[in-house]
Amino acid sequence: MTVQPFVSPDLIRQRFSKAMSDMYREEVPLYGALMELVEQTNRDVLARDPHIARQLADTGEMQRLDMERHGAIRVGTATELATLARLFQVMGMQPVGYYDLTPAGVPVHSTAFRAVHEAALQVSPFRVFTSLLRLELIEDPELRAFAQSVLDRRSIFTPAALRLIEQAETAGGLTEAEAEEFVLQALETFRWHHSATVTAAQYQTLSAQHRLIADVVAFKGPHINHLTPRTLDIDIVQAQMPLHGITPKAVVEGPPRRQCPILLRQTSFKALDEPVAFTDQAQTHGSHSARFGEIEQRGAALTPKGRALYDRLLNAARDALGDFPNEGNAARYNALMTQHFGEFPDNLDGMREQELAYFRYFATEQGLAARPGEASLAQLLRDGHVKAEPLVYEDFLPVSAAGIFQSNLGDAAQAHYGEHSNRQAFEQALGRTTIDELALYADTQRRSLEACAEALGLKRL
Ligand code: OOG
Ligand code: NI
Repeated sequence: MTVQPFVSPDLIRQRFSKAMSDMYREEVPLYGALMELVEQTNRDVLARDPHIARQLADTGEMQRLDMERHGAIRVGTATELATLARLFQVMGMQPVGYYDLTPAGVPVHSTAFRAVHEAALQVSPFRVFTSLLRLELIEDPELRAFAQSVLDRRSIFTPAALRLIEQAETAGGLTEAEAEEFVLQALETFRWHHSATVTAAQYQTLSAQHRLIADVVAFKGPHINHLTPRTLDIDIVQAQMPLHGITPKAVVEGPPRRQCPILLRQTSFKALDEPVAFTDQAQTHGSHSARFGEIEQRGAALTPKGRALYDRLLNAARDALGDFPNEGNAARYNALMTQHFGEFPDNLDGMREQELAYFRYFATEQGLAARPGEASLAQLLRDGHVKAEPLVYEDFLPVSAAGIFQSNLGDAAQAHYGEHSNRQAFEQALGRTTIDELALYADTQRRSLEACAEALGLKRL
């Protein structure tokens, strides 16, 4: 008997990401339109700007650009979250970061499941922003108990998916045939269901408490609520969306437009109204808006110092605005953001010298030929023996995420919660700790310096 080799988790993730995109394109036609707009914009940017094209080719991001996307889901119980963590683990995805959305009036806390090593990210950078509903924030004890009982009755994984997760855990991986089946079975958890698990009246009660609570509790599973392609120029896409029959939210979340993009810029369009059949209705009489579209542009990952500067400037601009960004104040918000971010160096040398961003270092052809001998990194960079490119930000931003949630739940969905961040409770539900994203960037930067030193025959850099 021949032993079947295991399929690498990275390849399973790559296939799953593709399968998810195909499913979503079929279910939400606007997603297809958005994908085309993003692909066209990316082609135009690359043709217009050979510098960006070269930079993406050097970092390997060019290869992953077309398959790059993130999705988002919301779950209701600790068991669901912990099982998801195991499902994602089969695809080499780990929980990175902790995001508390309660200050923004959204009763969830979240993490992002993603690959953590630069080599794995290169095969597939697929990420899933995953939120856990905080039922304890429902004040009415009767409603809370009802929501809990509905959630306790559902099973969001197929029996085959559960079996394959266990198989991967005990055997240490999945064979080709198992991996193929796993992708199909895992997809079922993220599918949209037209039939709800509650009556129309129960849905109304949950929704009146918070739209998001109804979205999590009233359905059979954590339908994927958006899938986001990566664009090289989000302002072009934002401006073009209305021409394609898509209405974007009022402002782009994240940093303002810059020469050297940092972190993450995002925009989205409103959730679609979808027909729903409640349990007391034979046919689809109700409706629910859950699924929306989003676009992102990714830039440099920031160091703790860079991130502190980003947070300070963002807060200052928002304080000066004195309100949530909306249709009416969008122009002023953009102007304030540009004004405040004038303080953030907008060139790679400045960002590197002030240690605001993480970089990946490469030995250049010239360096490899010259074999420069022991020298400082700064000297090697000055002499052109080593080149630095910023590390792309692989994560999310809590203020931006809150803006995306809100624009899609409707602004009426803002609530005030006295209780805040509870990372410990989240990790207890998850069954493990979340990974510190900053440590991951620091590791990647360090590995690139080690590889660079070795290539140049230096002891260390
Ligand atoms: C997630 C919203 C946050 C992002 O990209 O920051 C988000 C959700 O609505 O479930 O998708
Ligand atoms: Ni998103």
